[in-house]
Amino acid sequence: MLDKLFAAAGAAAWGGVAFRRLLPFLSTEALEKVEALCPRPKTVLAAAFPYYAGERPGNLSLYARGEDYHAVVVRRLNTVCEALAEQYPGESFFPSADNSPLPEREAAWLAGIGLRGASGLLILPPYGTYVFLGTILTGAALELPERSPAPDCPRCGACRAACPAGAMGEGGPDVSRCLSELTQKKGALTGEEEARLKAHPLIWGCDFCQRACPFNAAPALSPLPEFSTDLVDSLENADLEGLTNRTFREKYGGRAFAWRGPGPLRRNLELKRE
Ligand code: B12
Ligand code: SF4
Ligand code: SF4
Repeated sequence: MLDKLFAAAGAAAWGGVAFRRLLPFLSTEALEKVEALCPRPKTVLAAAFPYYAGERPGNLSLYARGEDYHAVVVRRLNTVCEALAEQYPGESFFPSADNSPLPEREAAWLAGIGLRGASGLLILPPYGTYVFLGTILTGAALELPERSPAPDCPRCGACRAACPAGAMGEGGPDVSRCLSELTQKKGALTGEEEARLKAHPLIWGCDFCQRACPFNAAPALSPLPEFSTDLVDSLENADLEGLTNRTFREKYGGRAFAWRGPGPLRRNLELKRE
């Protein structure tokens, strides 16, 4: 049944893991958040949603060009939750994507969905790393397919070599150096941070480590319309001119690059002009 439900929701792969197996990856704070949502968590289902839409020039990272994945993934997982709630009366099912206390990459990896990339990202051939992850948390002890985690990626080192910030360490990027983080940072930047952003071709996100990965050499295209149509590939100063916070939200609120408001985008564009 779950195979059909996840396929109908547009997931390219899904799996499940007993909640206790995620405990080693949860901080006390994250565990408290999980238990506030679901007092006796038993199972976490994880799913992957492809987003690669082909090679198109632009100054926004590939992940941020379609509809905001937070909304898309939760909307799609909700269809699975509704069917499960009918099947398991009295149980609750909580979908989430990204802004979740659950370690999504670990959940997806333990559930057997894909390889653990040295880039810090989960790899799902033929989509490569270009998949968003989402989870469903529940107190129901669901029967899960028996799958072992896939092996680690071959550790070819291409992602590390391609990182212009020298941010890639043994366990994924050092967040304090990562350009994806820097493009999203609010407020004043140091001179060194400004120089790093000036040299970065994108005004939101960063794709260098992903583009270098051999699993992303010819990624399959996303079959999901939210990530393959109505794309915003680039933003220019003129697109943001005169927008207040409110009108910016009206125009771009449904996009993943909008969550910090227009400030960081204007600043990043300004740095390119200097
Ligand atoms: C905070 C965050 C960021 C931060 C920090 C990223 C990081 N690597 O920790 C910043 C802003 C830099 C960021 C950048 C990006 N992110 Co991000 N991010 C998150 C978020 C919200 C939480 C991650 C986190 O803080 N985890 C907890 C900390 C404590 O983990 P950690 O200890 O630092 O790291 C451990 C693990 O990473 C583990 N590990 C190392 N490598 C790997 C690989 C795998 C597969 C596994 C299982 C574990 C693992 O070892 C580390 C030490 O124990 C997750 C969503 C979520 N709720 O999980 C998305 C998430 C990881 N991000 C995602 C994406 C798409 C991106 C970007 C590609 C966006 C972009 N193009 O700019 C980049 C990629 C940068 C990179 N190479 O990792 C996707 C990844 C999808 C995938 N295929 O794996 C996620 C899962 C969101 C989603 N719902 O789809 N992100
Ligand atoms: S997202 Fe960019 S800066 Fe961050 S680790 Fe990957 S290549 Fe380096
Ligand atoms: S570039 Fe190489 S080392 Fe990095 S994630 Fe891809 S396969 Fe692994």
